[in-house]
Amino acid sequence: MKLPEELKKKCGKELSACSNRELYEALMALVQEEAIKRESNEGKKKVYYISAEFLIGKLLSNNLINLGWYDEVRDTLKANGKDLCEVEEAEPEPSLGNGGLGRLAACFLDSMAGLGLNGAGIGLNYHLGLFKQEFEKELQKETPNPWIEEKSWLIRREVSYPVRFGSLTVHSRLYDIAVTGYRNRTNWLHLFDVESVDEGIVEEGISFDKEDIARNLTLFLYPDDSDEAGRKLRIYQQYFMVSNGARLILDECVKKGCNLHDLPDYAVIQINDTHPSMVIPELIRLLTERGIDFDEAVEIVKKTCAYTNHTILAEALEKWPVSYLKEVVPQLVPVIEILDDRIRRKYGSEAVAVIDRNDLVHMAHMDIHYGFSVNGVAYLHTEILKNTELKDFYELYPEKFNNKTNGITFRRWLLHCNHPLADYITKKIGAEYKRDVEELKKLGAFDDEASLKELLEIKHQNKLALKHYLMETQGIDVNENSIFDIQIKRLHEYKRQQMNALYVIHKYLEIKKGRLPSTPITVIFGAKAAPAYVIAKDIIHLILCLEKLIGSDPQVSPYLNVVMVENYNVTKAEKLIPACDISQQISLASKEASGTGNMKFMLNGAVTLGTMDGANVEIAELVGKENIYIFGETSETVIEHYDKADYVSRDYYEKNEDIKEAVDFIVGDELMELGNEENLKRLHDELLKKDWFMTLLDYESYAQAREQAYKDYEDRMEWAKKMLVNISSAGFFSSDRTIAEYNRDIWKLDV
Ligand code: 26Q
Repeated sequence: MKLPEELKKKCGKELSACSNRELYEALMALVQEEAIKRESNEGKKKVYYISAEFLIGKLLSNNLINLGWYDEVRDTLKANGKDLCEVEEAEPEPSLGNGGLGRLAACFLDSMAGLGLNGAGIGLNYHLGLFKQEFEKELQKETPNPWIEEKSWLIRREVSYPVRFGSLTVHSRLYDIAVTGYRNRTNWLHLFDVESVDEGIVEEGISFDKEDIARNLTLFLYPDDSDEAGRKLRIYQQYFMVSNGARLILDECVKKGCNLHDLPDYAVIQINDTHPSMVIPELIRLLTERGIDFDEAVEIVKKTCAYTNHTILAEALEKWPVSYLKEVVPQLVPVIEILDDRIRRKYGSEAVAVIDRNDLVHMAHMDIHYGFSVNGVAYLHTEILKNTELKDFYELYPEKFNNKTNGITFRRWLLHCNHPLADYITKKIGAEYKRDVEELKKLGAFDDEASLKELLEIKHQNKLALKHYLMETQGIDVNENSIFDIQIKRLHEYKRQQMNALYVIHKYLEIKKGRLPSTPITVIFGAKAAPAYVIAKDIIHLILCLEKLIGSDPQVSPYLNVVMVENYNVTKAEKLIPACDISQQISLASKEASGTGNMKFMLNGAVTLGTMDGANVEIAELVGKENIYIFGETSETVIEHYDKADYVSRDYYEKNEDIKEAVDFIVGDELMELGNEENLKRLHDELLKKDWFMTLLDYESYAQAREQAYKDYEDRMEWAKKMLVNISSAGFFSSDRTIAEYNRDIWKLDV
């Protein structure tokens, strides 16, 4: 195909006369046409990755890369006075996910298609996605984030099912998004919607009538469940997703000649955390409806479903009251009751029951009993599941448990977001690493001074690019010659943005005392807090107050700056990560299942400052202790503190003058003048009286490790070597490797 001519034809005029919007739409249409041509349904068995979230990010450039069109399109546009980067700006980012779990699902779809696996994603088409974050008076404000335009990546299909909720029936509509595999086949992301959804019911901010199900079902991705109506709505969404998904799966299999008794030969369903767990009773129900007896239906489902756990935080393990299910999905309750009854008869133990004494349905328990595989998402996480959190289940079914350390797609997180580095790697070791990430190891040999200087220069250029971006988008000026020290992820106490903020306070006070850093430091945060998560919002308030305080202090701001990026999302991550020097991965050990941002930073030449948690453990092993800054207590010690309930944050506050000074600064005159007493006092209180995630326990070793990193940064050549080791060791974290493992151990599709 002659791309330039096709593009011109699509536009209907000279490219030079087109707006970026017109170019975007024309390219989108061309990509979609090509994607359809590469569609393939080869292979008897198919994997269905079912997930409430797919944080896919913008799609244009990614698709151009995967189709092998990127360079030609960029050059064609350039020859016509157009800039592909500016065309990209015309595309809205869908926010169909909260964070790591949703982004992982998107990386997995990319890898499945790239590896040529027969697979699809199944999820929901949220019209307003996760909220958009704005800052007002140093506080987070939530507004809707509409992303569906007249022309979008969604393809409307003639697939629709009636979905029953007690006396209410809604009709679904399937929309598909093409998932182009890197130089390979096209798979589909199936997103179900309700025909009757109505954006008009949104009132102030993101509030709306939570009971008007027919109109609100696919309006928002629910970021919190702080009230009963919200929690029920989540059940409506979950059931809507799985009921449509299950019917689509059965219909596809039957079409291929499956007689439903042999469903496991045709389909494997990967359940992404417990959000889609109702697919288990729903499939059983549908199979019995189609004439299969109950016992056999259970056996079929057991051989079809596999469950991935993404968290050990108790509050995130979904437990639904039977009374809610009776109201929303009465048809599932008898099925779930039988599933529970069988487990109780077989094991006679409360600990592994599906429905507990308080009439709560433990979704994870159902998944483990009635699926054939249970996996964690990093080595340490899986070990903790086996030995602590899910110990009782591991004893029953050791053969079901397996680890699949997360990964990221290098297409988006290197080739697309960091062209200078990708080109540099190609120059040094050839382009084969784009297919075979193991090749990246070869880059390690290029540790001569000239090569390292090039690497530093690339980082500098990326910092300059970020500087311009922040100026354009937020009117913020950052010093490109400062250390870029970045923490970007959802705001959660266990991720400990508050510990980072305490260090910033400490550094501010040091500078005030005349102890100046050799190189200026820019501390960058990006984080959304769940709308009902009070302390998380207090932490955002603290960070924004610090940004203001320091930014307006001429004595401090030449040496230290804080930047909180507004509305952190995939697009912003793509700009921030390539520019980063120090990657903050500072969760309380045992709490971060894996983390995937840590992998993206590593691949882009940032050095990790982190705890021995999640995949940091594996990063540390790969790069060696010279090339990472590890601090803090181990997961064993932390778990012991929880068991003994012996952690008292005040002890650490009393013992360490720096800690006391930094903590009290939160309610000191400087910040009180800028911020709200209510937010700051509550946060101060929380740290002193609870500190459930043990910030003060780790603070001292954190500050030490951070100082050491800043000191080491001064020796530019030594630092560049650390960058090099990080980049060249990152191959393991390709989601192609992760997906190959899922297929080898769980899905077993032909390749
Ligand atoms: C549950 C009930 C009610 C409302 C919301 C939720 C809910 C929503 C989203 C619970 C959890 C999530 C998201 C979890 C998540 O993103 N987990 C992350 O998954 C990543 C991919 O495996 C890991 O790398 C991260 O460590 C993990 O935190």
